[in-house]
Amino acid sequence: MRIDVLTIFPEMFTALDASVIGRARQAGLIDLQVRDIRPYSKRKHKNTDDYPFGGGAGMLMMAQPISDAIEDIAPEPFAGKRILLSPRGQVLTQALAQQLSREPRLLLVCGHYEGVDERVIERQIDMELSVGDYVLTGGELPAMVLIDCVARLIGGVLGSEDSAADESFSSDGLLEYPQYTRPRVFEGLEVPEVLLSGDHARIRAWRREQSLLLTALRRPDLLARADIAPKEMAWLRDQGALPD
Ligand code: 4FL
Repeated sequence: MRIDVLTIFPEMFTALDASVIGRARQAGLIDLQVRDIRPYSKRKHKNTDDYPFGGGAGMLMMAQPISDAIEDIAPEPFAGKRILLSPRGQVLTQALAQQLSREPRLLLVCGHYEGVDERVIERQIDMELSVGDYVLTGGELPAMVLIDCVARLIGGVLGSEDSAADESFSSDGLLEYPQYTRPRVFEGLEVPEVLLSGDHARIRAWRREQSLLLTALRRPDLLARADIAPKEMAWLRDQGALPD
């Protein structure tokens, strides 16, 4: 997959040289191209922002530099999605990340100041995407969140050891069960006996129960769309883990 990023702070994206994403880039699984918006500005001092018509606090990102950059890097017809990271966008979920991971290309536009001239969004952006209901200083960290989330779903990026298949928010929509590694006793705390039993059916059942309990207690909002049998719902009720 090719991912282009438009930003006024390209140096922030050096964070993606490290770890799993860095390795995937070196292996040629992700072609990530981070580009500075500023050189596209036709203003004398290469400004990318200006005051909002109608007044108000702060500055807006001007249409011209972003528009010309999009036209240069991702003109129509574009084989993918042109995305503005924005607090007013559709909130990122694992399901949306899965959809986006199947696109051949993504263009990510990072907003700043008090926003982006609406005419760019209208003409050249396919979707606005938020990474959560909070405000940041710019779209760069959200863009990196999206890149990390999407990239690990691309074939070959995660080792077969890891795999994106059985983890929180994946197939069944439940939170992951608690996990333990050596030593068997840490600061007097023992690993649950069942995990040492070697009884794989019992282990699978225990993990399922733990996932169900954890999800019901901490994220009851996830239950509605989770893959849960009627019997399991009844069990959760018996445990007193469901809200009335
Ligand atoms: C973008 C916040 C996406 C959350 C400021 C500029 C933002 C954001 N998701 N805050 N862009």
